[in-house]
Amino acid sequence: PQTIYLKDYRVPVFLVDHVDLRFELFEDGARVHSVLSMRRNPDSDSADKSLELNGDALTTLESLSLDGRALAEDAYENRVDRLVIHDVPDRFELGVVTWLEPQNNTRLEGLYQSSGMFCTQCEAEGFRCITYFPDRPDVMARFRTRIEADKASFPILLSNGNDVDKGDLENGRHFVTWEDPFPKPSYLFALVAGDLVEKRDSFHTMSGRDIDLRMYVEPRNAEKCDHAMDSLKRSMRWDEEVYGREYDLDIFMIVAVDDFNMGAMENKGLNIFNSSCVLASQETATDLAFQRIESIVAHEYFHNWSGNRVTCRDWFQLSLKEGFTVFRDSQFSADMGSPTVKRIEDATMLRTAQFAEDSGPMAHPVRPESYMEITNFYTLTIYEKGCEVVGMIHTLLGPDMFRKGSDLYFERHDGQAVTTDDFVRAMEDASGRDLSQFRLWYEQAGTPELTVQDEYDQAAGIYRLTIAQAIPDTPGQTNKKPQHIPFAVGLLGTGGESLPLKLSASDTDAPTDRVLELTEVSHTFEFHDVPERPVPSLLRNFSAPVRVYYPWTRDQLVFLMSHDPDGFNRWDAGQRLAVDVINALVGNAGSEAVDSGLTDAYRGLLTDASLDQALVAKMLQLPSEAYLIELADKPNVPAIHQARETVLGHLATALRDDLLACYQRNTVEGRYEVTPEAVARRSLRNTALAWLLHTDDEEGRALAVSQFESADNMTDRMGALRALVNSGYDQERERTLKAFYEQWKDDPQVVEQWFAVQAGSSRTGGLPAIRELLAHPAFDWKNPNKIRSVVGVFAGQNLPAFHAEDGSGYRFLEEQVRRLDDSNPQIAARLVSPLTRWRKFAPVHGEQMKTALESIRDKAGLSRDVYEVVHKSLA
Ligand code: BAL
Ligand code: ZN
Repeated sequence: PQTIYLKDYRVPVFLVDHVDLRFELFEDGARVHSVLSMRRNPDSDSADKSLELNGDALTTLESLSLDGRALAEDAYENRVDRLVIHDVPDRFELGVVTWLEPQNNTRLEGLYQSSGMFCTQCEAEGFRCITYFPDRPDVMARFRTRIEADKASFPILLSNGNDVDKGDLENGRHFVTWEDPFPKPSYLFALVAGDLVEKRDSFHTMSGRDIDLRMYVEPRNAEKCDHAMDSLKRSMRWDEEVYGREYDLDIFMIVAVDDFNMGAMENKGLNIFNSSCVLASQETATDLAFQRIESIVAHEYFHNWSGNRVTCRDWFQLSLKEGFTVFRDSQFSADMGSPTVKRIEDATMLRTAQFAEDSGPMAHPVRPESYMEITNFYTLTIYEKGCEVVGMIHTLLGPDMFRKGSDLYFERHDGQAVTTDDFVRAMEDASGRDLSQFRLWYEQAGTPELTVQDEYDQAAGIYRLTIAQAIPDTPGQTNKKPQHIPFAVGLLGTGGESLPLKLSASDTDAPTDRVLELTEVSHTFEFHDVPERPVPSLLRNFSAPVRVYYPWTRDQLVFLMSHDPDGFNRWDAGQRLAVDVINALVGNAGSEAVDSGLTDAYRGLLTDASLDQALVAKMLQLPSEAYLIELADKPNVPAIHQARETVLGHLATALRDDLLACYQRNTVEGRYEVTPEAVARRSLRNTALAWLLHTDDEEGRALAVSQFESADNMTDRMGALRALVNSGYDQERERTLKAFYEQWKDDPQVVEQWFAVQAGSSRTGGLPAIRELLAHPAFDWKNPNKIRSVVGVFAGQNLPAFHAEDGSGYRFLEEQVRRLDDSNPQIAARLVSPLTRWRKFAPVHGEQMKTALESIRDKAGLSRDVYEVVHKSLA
């Protein structure tokens, strides 16, 4: 496959002003008539007279005409993925007719069928699977779309914009015509046709317009729309209040689809969602799912400005819309719930998974320089690190200047396809700050490592912090330049008080919280009038996506856990302490007692009801195995698993009575609500239950069974089920799993959770059990959610089984990737990911992982998606 480089970017030679589409949808296929009004781009210096359009093997070209006249066969070349039309005039209308078979489209790109309904996914390059088109985001056109289908089977026909015409046709068919007044790139095109129920609401905008809000779902999901609709209205209000952005069309539509590669898609005016990311009821969705849905609904809605009104010039700029929009949805979620908890969740994901990506063979900058298959670049680096980069600009500029910058960005670039550099420039122009060095965050891959040293000069009352930064080499990049890093700090005195941070002796009125700006390889900061050696609180609120090394003692960590006014760092101190205690036991199980400092600290968390319970609920989560593995060099996975289990077992035994008390205290009657307080209560209760069952506590068992049977919501039912599945109570496990399935077997979203709880369990998720799940009648190889909930969860969460000594876990993944490569390459390429880190693991494991990758590499007809990941990993 060909590699595409940013440096080769050229403006399009031809532009499309208008696209007229007519879809004829039938049982055995779809015919697409397209008329493109095109003209030569005045900004292009190309003298080439031929027009090149993108296409795909999924389309069959039926006919081609130019200005109404059929094109002779020698007037063009059809190279399947490209159509070259020779000698076109400067302005013309091109007619293209294609035939598709959506019912056989298992790639789920372009037009396909899911549970009988027709739907589309065009980002990044799916529109070319529908018709031949200059399928690149800097070609923006106005679309008019007429959809024709059987009226009884497909009463609902949707596309972007406003419905401008509809009527009946012969043979029981009907049509609806949609017109989108906003020019858009083809990746934002969408079509849906199905037998769906409609839920309606409305939103009154800040300028006084009433927007018609509509959700379309299959009839069985009619009762699962309220949460998404409420989330949408909150998002619309929030974007007006915080960013001054108002919705622009008269209608906003959301559709839920069961078979979907991504979480959701921000098509203009017609967002399409993976069912699991939009449908919720208290009986079927956990608190986590409620929160995820709120943030994804917001994310897709926010794209209307950050992505649709202002879009990307090319796919190297993907983070322009994704990083910024993730930042916006993170701010929104923080405002809707607990900002500290949201920060902890974001940092956990970043440190566990993005840091791993950034130190592996697929590491790439936030603005990549090359790719083979763009769908492989919808990564944690583009999304989450991209969000952090925008967040650092927010920190450096402050909220007011940042808002000025975003206003300028939207105003300056409305209706344009632009670059990350344009975004940074708007921030610079609005604030007067120079962000030239900061731009390196977009250009250099790899996670900066900050090594912090300190010294205290008692006589002078001066405390010095020296911070050195280094950025590891990544594929294709060495000798990196130092980056501009906002590093938030505080200093605590021995009584736990926050010390003023005086950067000079004459600094009066010094704050107790500062953002230090690191720009050099090494920086020393002097703090004056420091009366005693302080305990440093570093990288407060995770002010930059970096690793920090500082030799805190365990006593200092315990101290920070209870005294740091920065909630994030309180949590982080607990994590560091737990990591230290677990790591001391790795390969050493049973020979060393678990530090009583950790037990005491956790007891304090469990018993002190005056603490922020949402934060406590997070602090009681031990670092995950995935995070411990990420931190380790040549990790021994079974030993890490064992050490973590030992610590958990120790804590559960030592704190049994406190856990029971915590469980009881957090068992309260009342209506189910997804407030931070209620979520924290359920989280604490279910953590206590899980810990109790970890030691096969009889009382815990009885509580879990009773909670499973009486729960009125999925969080508590799943909490009890998970605790039982991971316990030694075989009978209860079997009984509850069976009962759960019987109750929910008709609800695919719940069945996905049932698969996942088993596939992720180190107690039940051995390979024979995983194979049984794959053979289960509810498993479906065509449904990405099912594949993720079994294969993805096994390889990503059931780490002792995936890293089994005999290499069987790796061979299993290899087998599934090879199988999926033919039907859904996008999903196959995502699933390969755990194998790509083979160099990180000890020789035997690493070699076995490499062998699995080589076997995938050697598969005949390997997709471009999987080819890129495998070849880069083996390089
Ligand atoms: N644009 C793809 C899905 C999302 O990030 O919203
Ligand atoms: Zn997005």
